[in-house]
Amino acid sequence: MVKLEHTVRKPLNREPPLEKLISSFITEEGGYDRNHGPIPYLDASTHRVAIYGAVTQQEFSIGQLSSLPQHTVICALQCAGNRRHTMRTKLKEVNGIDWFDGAVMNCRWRGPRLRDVLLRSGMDLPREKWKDAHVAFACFQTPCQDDEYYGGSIPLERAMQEDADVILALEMNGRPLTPNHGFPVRVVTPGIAGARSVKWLDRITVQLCESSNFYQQRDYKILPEEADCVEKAKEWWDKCPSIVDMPVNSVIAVPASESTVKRDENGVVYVKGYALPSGQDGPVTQVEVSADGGKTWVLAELAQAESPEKGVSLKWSWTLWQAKVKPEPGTGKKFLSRAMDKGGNVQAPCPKWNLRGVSYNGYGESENVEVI
Ligand SMILES: Nc1nc2c(c(=O)[nH]1)N[C@H]1C(S)=C(S)[C@@H](COP(=O)(O)O)O[C@H]1N2
Ligand SMILES: [Mo]
Repeated sequence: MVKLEHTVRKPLNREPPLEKLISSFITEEGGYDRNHGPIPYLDASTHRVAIYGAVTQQEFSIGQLSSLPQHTVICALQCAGNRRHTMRTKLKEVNGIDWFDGAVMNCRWRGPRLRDVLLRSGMDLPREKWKDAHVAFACFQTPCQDDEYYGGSIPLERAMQEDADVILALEMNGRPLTPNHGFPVRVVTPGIAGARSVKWLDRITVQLCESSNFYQQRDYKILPEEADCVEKAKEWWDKCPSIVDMPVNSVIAVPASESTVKRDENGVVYVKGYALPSGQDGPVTQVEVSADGGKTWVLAELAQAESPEKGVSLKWSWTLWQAKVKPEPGTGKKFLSRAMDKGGNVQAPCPKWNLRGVSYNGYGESENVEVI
């Protein structure tokens, strides 16, 4: 029997305080946890990842995965529900965990490329089929809240694209994964919603349709505004695409909403936060901050000019930033942030409401700040 922690009814879901989260470029410890079921404690020496579907069926042990060429990726892993709290308070009530801005972490992941594993498994679907085919990931170790197992899929074309950097991560920040984050192996899908980065991975299938798992078909989709209750959502699930890429985003961590900040001797207040690029369009190239409700904007300084690791791009990673603004003293002040990425995607003031409150990427905002 696999040892389990937490339960289907009460899975572990938590996020760190924002100011702590942005205190380091690499999220070493205390990143967010998002689970739809219990956390299994697996034995790396007996664990296998089975490869099914349009391949020569086979299994990989952890030893075999670690003897393939290893690839390092620095990328943000973000829950599609990150910032749901802002959507529900600014727009309208939504269904889902009340995530603030901390359901994201920026880590160094290492393991074989999914592409290499598929090629070594004899994946020989002709190229023209790649764009309609999918790679499905599954973990059958525990049941989940809404399905018998956890699963998700991504387009096969993305998995096979060498510079899309999809890996089967064995390590996080230079150490084996922890049980919470998927030990002994998880998928890491840079730029794509965290839901597809399946933890405790035990099966990969190359197939001609998306994963049929609940979390691919009945969750993590941006439903239209008219789907405003669970009943109405039912007719939309099959018509709406599953989320793949996450949108460009930024949030303000400091000063926090409802806090008091003191200007320095030059009348300056430092505004800090993180920014995320959209899907494959990273890195973030610009962050602007406004201290007057969006009338004027100043450029923020981006912290990470160079990758901390040679040969590892910053394309998938978050960008920590800091801006100097000179607000008038007073109460009820509002600060805004907006990011742009290399692909030219710019954050809009506010996206449309959706029932599940996913992919919120309105301007970063801190409200009701007292400036003294
Ligand atoms: N097996 C399994 N994998 C999973 C999940 C899960 O519940 N079970 N949650 C997914 C979701 S929705 C997210 S956002 C990320 C969270 O990863 P973390 O807990 O390491 O932060 O894992 C994904 N992989
Ligand atoms: Mo998620």
